[in-house]
Amino acid sequence: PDLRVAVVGVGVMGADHVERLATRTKFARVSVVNDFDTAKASRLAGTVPGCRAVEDPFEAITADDVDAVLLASPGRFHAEQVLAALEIGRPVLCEKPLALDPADALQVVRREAEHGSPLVSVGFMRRFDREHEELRASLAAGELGTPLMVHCKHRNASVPGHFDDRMMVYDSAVHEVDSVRYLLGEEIVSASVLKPTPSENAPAGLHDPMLVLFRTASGRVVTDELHLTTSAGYEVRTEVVGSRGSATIGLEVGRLTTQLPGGRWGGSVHADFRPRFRDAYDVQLQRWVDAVRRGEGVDPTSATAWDGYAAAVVCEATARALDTDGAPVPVELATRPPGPSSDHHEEQ
Ligand code: ISE
Repeated sequence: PDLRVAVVGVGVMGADHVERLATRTKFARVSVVNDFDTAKASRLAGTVPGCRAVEDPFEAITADDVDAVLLASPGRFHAEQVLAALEIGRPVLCEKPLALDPADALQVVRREAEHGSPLVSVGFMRRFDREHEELRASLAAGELGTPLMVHCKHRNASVPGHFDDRMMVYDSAVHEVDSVRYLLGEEIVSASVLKPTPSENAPAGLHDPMLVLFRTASGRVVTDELHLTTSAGYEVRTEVVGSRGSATIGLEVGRLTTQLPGGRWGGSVHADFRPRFRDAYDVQLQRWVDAVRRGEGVDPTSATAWDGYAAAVVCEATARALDTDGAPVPVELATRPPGPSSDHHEEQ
């Protein structure tokens, strides 16, 4: 039988997931949706056969006609919603971030460990992006020699008016935190932030662009340029500089290139993260559905609760580094508890 999924939160990302589950994901269907905008949830439920809307997120998470939960609610609600799913042993794919407060994320890690088998996946979708997978494989094969530095660029055309500096860290830089851990297979140990003169496009008070610097356990340096009001489009670019060469992903942003009059040449850029990572989101969801239907709780290639915890700790240090005038803030991880979150994910 098809996996019956509850989608909690049907904003931009949740609605995209509902559409993905309803049209492109095999062996799955959306049985319940929930949103604090109840009218929106009802409207959406009406477009999906066999789907109903409920007003309480916890009712959606624990409903009898649900086998697994996809959380796309605002990040501040994630931890308690994941815990509710864990409580009844239900697999959950949680959009990033797992939690804003590292203590909440650690509680999820510990509860999952107590449960005894893995149930929590965190939606760091770049891990399912073909270019990211290729870059990781190239690093693992030693093609670039020893990786020394990583340069990340994360650009959005625009962000909502309420976006603030902390959101630049918790919503945007969090993706690079996970990419870097995924690509290099080691932890980030400190974060610092430089704030150039803001762009005239930035909403009042937002330090956009921003440069975040990370240092990793073995001493590598990562630069992360966040520029969220470019007016241009969505760009995610990553260059790894190694002792024997360098590799860059994200250059070939849109496939279409155009020859223009006057000898000019042009191309296109994605409008936002949905078209850019459409394939990655599709693969992530299909692998999750397949794994859960096999009774495995999680797909082993996805980010774990521990990865979600590590990202929360790095983001908290980075948020503190917003106010230290460029001085690095150390990242301190708790000891990893033995159990599912530590052993279902292959170590590099
Ligand atoms: C958003 O929440 C995302 O996850 C996008 O991938 C990111 O590019 C954007 O900056 C965030 O606001």
